[in-house]
Amino acid sequence: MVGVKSKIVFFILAFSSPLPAYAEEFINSLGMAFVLIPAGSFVMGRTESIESMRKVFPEFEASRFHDLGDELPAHEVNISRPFFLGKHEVTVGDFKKFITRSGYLPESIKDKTGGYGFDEKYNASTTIKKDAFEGRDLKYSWKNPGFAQTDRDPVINITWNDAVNLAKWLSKKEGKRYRLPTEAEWEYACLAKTQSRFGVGDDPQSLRLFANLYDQSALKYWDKWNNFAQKYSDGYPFTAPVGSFKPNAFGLHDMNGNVWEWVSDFYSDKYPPDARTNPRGPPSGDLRVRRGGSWHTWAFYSRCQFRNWNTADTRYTLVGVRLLLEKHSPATQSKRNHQHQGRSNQNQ
Ligand SMILES: [Ca+2]
Ligand SMILES: [Ca+2]
Repeated sequence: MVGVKSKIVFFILAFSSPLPAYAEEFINSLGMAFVLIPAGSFVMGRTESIESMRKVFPEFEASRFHDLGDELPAHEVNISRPFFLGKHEVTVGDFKKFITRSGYLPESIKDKTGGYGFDEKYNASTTIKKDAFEGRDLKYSWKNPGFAQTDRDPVINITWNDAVNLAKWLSKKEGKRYRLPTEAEWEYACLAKTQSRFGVGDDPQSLRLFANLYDQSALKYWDKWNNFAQKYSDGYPFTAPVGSFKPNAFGLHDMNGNVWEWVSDFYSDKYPPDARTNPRGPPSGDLRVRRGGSWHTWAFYSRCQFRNWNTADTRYTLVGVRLLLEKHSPATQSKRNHQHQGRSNQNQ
C-alpha cells in the first residue's frame, strides 16, 4: 500500500548551482526525505596525483598514500537514469519505526554477539586495550553505541544485511523499489557535478560548515591523534543529528562525515579502465563497500573518492546507511503485470 503520508514537495534551492532552479523532494511513509538526483556523467576515481595530495595532507606518512591505489583508474561513468537519494543518512528514529512496525531483528541481536560501543572509561594512557571502542558485546546495538544519540542522529551498529532488509521492507510496504546506492551512484551524488575532493570544496579546513569529522571537540577523547584532527571545532565529538551541516549542491547532507554509508557493491581493489554506464561492481566477493567517512574520521578519508570496506555482517560505531529510491518503480510495474497475468489465467 502506498503510504498515505507520502507527498511530493518542490522547493527552491537558495543558492546558485549548475542544477535546475528547483529540486524535487519525496517524503516516504516513515517521513524520510529523498532528493531527486539528475542523470549525468562524471569521472569516477581519483584524478589528482599523490604528489599533489601530499602537499595538502603533509601530516600523513607515505604508506597511507600508497594505500589509495583502489581509487584508480579514474574513468568516465554515465548514470543514465535520475534517482532519489536520501537527503539524510537513515536516522535512529527511522530505524526504530522499521523495527517496531516490521518485527525485524537486527543482526547484532539475532546472532547474539551484539555490537560495538564507545567505552566511556577509556583513557589513552591507562586503558590496556588502547582502543576507545569495545565489542562485540551484547550491551551494544543500534540502540546503544556507548554514547548518547537522539532520534535524529544517524543509526549505527547496523550491518549491510540490516540495511538491505530495511530497503526490502520499505519496497514491499510502499510498492516502490528502495535499495542501497551503488558505489558509482554514491560518488556521483557526493561530487554533485563538481570535480573535487569533497564535492563541497577541496580544502579540508573548508569543511567546517559541511561535515561532522574528527575535530578539536573530539580531542579530549583521543588526544593522541592531535595532528590529524580538523583545526577547528565543529561542536560534535560523536554523531550529529542529520542535517546539522550544510548540504552539497544536490541538496544532500552529510555525504562527507557523520557516518560511513554502506553501498551495494562488492569490493574490488581496482576499477575497470573503460567507460561504464550504471556500473554495479564485481558480481561476487567477500566484502561490501562503505563510503564517505564519519564523525571519527579524518578529512583525508572523507573524500568522495575514498573507498573502505567490511564484511556484510560487520556492525560498528562509525557505519550507517543512506537509501536510494528508484524514480521509476519497476516493483510496482512488475506487481501490476503479475496481477494482470493472474487474472488472465483465471479467465482462461
Ligand atoms: Ca566532529
Ligand atoms: Ca555520511
